[in-house]
Amino acid sequence: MSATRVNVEELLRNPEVQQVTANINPELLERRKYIPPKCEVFAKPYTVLKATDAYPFHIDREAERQLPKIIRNRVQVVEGLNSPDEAFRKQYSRKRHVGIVFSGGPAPGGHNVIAGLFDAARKANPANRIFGFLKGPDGIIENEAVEITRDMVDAYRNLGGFGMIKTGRTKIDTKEKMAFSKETCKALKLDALVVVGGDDSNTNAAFLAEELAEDGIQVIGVPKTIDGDIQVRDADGKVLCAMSFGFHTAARAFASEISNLCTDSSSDVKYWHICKVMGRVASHLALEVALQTHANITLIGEDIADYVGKQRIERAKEQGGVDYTAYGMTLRHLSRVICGAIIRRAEVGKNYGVIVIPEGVLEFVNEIQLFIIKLSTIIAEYNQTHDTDFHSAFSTLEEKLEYLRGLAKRSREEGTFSIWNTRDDDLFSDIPEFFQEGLLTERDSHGNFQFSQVETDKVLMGLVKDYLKRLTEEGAYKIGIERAYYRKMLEKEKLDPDTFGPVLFKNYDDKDATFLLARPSIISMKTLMQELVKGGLIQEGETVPASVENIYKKSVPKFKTQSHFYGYDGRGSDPTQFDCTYTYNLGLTVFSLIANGATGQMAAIRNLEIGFPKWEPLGIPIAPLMRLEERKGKLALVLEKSVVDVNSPAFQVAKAFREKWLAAHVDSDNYRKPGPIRFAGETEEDRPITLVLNAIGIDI
Ligand code: FBP
Repeated sequence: MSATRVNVEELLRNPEVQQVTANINPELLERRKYIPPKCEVFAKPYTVLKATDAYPFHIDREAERQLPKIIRNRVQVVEGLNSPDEAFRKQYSRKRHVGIVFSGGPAPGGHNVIAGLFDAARKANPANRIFGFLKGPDGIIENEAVEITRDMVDAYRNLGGFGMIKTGRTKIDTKEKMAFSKETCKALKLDALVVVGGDDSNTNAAFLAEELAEDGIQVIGVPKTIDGDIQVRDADGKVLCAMSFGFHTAARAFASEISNLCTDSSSDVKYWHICKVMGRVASHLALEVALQTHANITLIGEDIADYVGKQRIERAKEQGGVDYTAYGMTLRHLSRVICGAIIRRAEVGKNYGVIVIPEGVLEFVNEIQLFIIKLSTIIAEYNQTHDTDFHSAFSTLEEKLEYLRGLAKRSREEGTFSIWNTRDDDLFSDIPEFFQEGLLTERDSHGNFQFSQVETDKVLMGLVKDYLKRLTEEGAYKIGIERAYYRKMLEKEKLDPDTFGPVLFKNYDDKDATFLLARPSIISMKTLMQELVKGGLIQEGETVPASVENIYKKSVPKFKTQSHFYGYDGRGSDPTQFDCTYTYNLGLTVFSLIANGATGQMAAIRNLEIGFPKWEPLGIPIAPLMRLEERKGKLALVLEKSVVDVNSPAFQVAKAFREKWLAAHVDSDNYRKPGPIRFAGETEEDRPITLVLNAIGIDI
């Protein structure tokens, strides 16, 4: 067959070719032109802030000391205003310069915060100017900014990523950086600075607000992070911010992919898919993925930490002592729990499935938590007392280990208290090299342990594989054989299933058992033969009947895994309708806070968990949310992270369904297919399932 030569130049001029290869596609156009609905208060020409005492906070002494100017801030509710007096109108609409920065990892919806702020600012005064700092806080420190134009905003409406101005993880944590930032704000004649970020970035926002107050520059934070760990309640437990933005999109994106794996896995029936999902500490994303997909096993770090070994406690009590190790799970225990679930599915013929592992799960495992704290302190101390930093001074793993060994030796010889002793060193040398390396990786600029750099799943699954191997050798891990299939196969070879059954299977006489389990003693062809000889079914030296051999082979488990990491992909997704609307309204809220003179506040929307019509924009004071936490080996004031509440309805529901979703029974699996994120159409859910469940029974 002769192919006609393609004229590429002509082909590229073809309008259809141009259309299908353009960067712009119909979905993009649809997203750009979509206008998210606004909360009712924003329908009015002006907004005003009503400070309220309805939401009390427990104030940390240290926060009071370090943030005196903003610590007494109260929650401010945004209200609509039709016809204010002239003084208010003038103040609200005066010309302003506002700077905005993205800080930390990207989260879907960030561009709509800018769009909301831009639209509100221009509506109040068309001369208002918005500046975007480039590549995160570095842009503030180095005065790298662009003026945001309508064209820029329109090009990024409802789109994911932080591409318009990019992001970075620098922390403004020294006097010099603070001074440079101040200089930049003054140079741009900023009236206000908006920090869109996670817990650390909002912490930064609070310190900036305190510092810039004397110059009359307002600072407003925005709760961003796919991890979902910025959730705010007051001292009485009333929810002020149910979820940071970006969480819903990332969770939906992960869930869509993971549910596809559930489909593939239950079709191909040969793999366990190990899905690590982002969430540096809290397991909110994993919990939402569980609720969205009904994957067979989902680990929740907070649940693991909450584990109490009742038997150990009782045993210790009988001996008149207390077993402190009974609280929380060890890595080994956790791997045993996973093995137990895998074995139970195998027994009903399901040697496949999907496991969801939060990337931060190890932080909730006793011994690992200790290692992280100790090593972070050692690295921080080294950096404080030497000219070179720890990672430059010891570039290879061996050098780092040698340094640790030195610390252990010193503590042994000098007999003084040391953070790293011989026992630590021994325990540490027991863990695989790649994990040692992971635990010793560089901390981020906020001093956080970088879980995304550690192969959490590999650590855990390494232990699972080792233990399953042992259980296979002990004959405890078997694939169940369907009784009807067994009978059919033997009868085909004219053998009596009832004669061979009791010799081959441990549960043959249990007539209710649909799946038959090979006797633990049968772990090889040799042992199979021995059992058949012992049972008088074949003579020594005789071959095993083909159907029996076939059945035996089918009962031998092969634990085959495929590993996946869901993080950056979901983080880069285009936002769901929920996140589009949420972030656009956050942008509008930011402007209301600025126009009404607020500072040290975080823009938020109350009642997210109830549904759009009830959303209520407000400003939450950041300083009263700060607590002392260990960072870089020292106690530092930071915004408290919100982890999964094991008593919350969302977790309790997932826990109640754990057995159902494991589906270690003869019936089919219980997977749920959330499908991909749909922007158009009516079928897309309006909020995360976690929020729906947690809202049940809430009195608003
Ligand atoms: P933020 O808290 O800054 O939003 O980032 C969260 C996150 O996406 C985590 O889930 C993940 O562990 C981490 O960022 C990855 O960081 P990096 O982008 O530096 O690899």
